[in-house]
Amino acid sequence: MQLHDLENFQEITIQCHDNPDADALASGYGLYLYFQSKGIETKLIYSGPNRIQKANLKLMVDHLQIPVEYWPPMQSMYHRLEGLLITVDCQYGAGNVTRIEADAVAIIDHHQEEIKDVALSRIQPGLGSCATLVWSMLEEEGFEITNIKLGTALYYGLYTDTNQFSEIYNPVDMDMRDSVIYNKALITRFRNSNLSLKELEIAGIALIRYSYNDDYRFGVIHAQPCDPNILGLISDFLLQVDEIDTCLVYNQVQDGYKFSVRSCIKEVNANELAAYLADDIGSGGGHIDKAGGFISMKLYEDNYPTMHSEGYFNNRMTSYFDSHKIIYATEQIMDISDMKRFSKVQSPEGCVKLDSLFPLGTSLIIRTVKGDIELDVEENMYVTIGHKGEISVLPGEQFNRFYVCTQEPYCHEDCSHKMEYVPTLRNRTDGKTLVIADQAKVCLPAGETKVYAKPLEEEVKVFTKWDEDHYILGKIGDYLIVREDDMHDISVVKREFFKDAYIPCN
Ligand SMILES: [Mn+2]
Repeated sequence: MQLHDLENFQEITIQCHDNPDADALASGYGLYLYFQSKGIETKLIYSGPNRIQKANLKLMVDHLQIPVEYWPPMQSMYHRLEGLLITVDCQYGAGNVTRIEADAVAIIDHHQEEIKDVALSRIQPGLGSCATLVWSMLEEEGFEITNIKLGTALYYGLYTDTNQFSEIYNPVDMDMRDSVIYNKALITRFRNSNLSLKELEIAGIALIRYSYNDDYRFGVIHAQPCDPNILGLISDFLLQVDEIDTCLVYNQVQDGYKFSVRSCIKEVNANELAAYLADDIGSGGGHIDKAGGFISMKLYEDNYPTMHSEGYFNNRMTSYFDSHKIIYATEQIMDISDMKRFSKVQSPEGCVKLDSLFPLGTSLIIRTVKGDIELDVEENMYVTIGHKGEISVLPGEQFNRFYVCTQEPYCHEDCSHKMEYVPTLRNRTDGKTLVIADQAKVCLPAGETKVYAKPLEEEVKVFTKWDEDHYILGKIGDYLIVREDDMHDISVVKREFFKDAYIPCN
């Protein structure tokens, strides 16, 4: 669904969830300004038992002139709206939004899909905020955001929904963060009125009620209902404790559980842990050290009807540690008795030699669908583009061992249409962005590579000999591979890439 699909209605009412947060208000505001610019009679409302009370939200509504109206539940219950009702940052019929009858209904949301019978729906659960979804829908319509009040609202919506950007992972979120115009002074002001004295107390109480697992050195805290940003605050604090290597802080919100995770050890990437915690019943992600997520109450109750949240989170944390075997390739003596021999298919890939495009030391961000890779350009550093558009960064030594770079330009049409997000290269110094494939040359495999490989029966984390600080995660069904000519060159290839890239030797 796109916004122009909704322009035939003469009246449109946009409804935020009850107890609206900054993201709901910002998203509603964006839609409001859009439909108003089309000459449609537009209203922005919220309902539920409570009016907006939080200081930062009151400031936001006042300073950004968000024309939001409060409808007490009685008014919502006995009213039937003419035209279209759009629920924003929530789904019509779900528990966190007061139901209002209307001629037609639409949904624009970034939570896990819960309501499936509304045809006019745009639900993108991978996005960090609904503000990002609205921003990209406005972009689709060519609606340029010149109104700095709207820009500030959208920016702040994303900021608060991703724990001050620390738990952001979708590249589209990052694109909005980096490009939208906003008023810095106002953001600072909102940020500094984020907590109430009551919430300060909640944070204090949460800290003395931790649980600790001394086998795996993690802490878990179940905080009382409070602003989700406090979870980030508590977890940042908790991680500073000497005995704690990873931690999880969560609380219940209207429609589920919000959580933050932190890690300070190389064996656990917070973003992966967050995704693991929310697997199948929500979504999670972020950075290597800080991440977060959301679990839908409905899906939680369907899957774990009798389980307390403490039990769920503690079990899930433990099973995360139990279920991963760690391989340090430089130390590992690999047992190849149950592995088969394969040779790597000799087909061309794309490559970019970074130091031929940028001066040494240039700080870059490679933005991919799997998140940002930040690096400083080093001598002979390469980025390669695989057959399915997968991006790897290789030091020269490793690259030269596997590939020969030709001068032929790389043609990326074949793979880019299959990509959800076309990877870009952003120079942090001048802010300029390039599409990686446009800069790439064709590279060919250097000689024949033979490997031993086997499908994984348990998850592994491999610290390769090329990068001892970051692991590659192998899931069940992916392939563990060892180079025949170097038994310490151990790696993992995703199941979907393996079949095309390797053929069995006789
Ligand atoms: Mn939201």
